[in-house]
Amino acid sequence: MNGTRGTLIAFEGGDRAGKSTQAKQALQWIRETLREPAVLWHFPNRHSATGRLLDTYLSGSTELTGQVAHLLFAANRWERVEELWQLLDSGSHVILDRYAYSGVAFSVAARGLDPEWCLAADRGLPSPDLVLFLDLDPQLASKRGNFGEERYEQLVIQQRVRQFFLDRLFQSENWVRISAEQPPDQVQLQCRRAITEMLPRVRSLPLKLLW
Ligand code: FDM
Ligand code: MG
Repeated sequence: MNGTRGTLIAFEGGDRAGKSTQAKQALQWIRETLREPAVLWHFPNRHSATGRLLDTYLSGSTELTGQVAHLLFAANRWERVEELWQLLDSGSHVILDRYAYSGVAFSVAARGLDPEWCLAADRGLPSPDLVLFLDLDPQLASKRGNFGEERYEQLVIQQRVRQFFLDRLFQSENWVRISAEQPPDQVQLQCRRAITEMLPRVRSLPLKLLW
């Protein structure tokens, strides 16, 4: 590695927008075409102690207050923050399949929590260089496979989440909205274009912190 840091790229959006598929393809492209190290992380990480509890919460077998759920989702990120900084410092790109934006959007939309209170729990985490917002009309999302399996996969919640993304979060210059109604290959091309445009612009700059 030549001393340049890796970049932090987050995929965000409602459920069934295709984030996981697109993130995997972007990972492969960065590794194989750009020939740079990269890893892909999914939040919530369901394999840690906090993540196992969140998994039971999302599947509906555990009840948690909105505040407790929110703090667990945030803790699920904080518990990996040292590893995250190390990877970025070592020159690896880190792709995130959901991040703190989902944290605040879902807690506000589904649990009615106060946005400012929610934001505070993630304050100080590394701020992504690029957020790829895969935007899909929840009506269409609800017709895609397996919609409705988990706690927040309900039309009204998804509509509120989308509104929150668009009204409150989609304002900073590092957000790119990509219509997830397009064929997956088109979505991937736009993701790659946004990454290509971002890379030379941010790499000599230090990473910022949320928010
Ligand atoms: N979710 C995800 C939250 O409510 N808060 C968070 O901080 C994160 C990262 O968890 F409904 C919600 C969003 C979604 C659910 O996400 C599970 P995946 O991407 O389907 O695993
Ligand atoms: Mg899901």
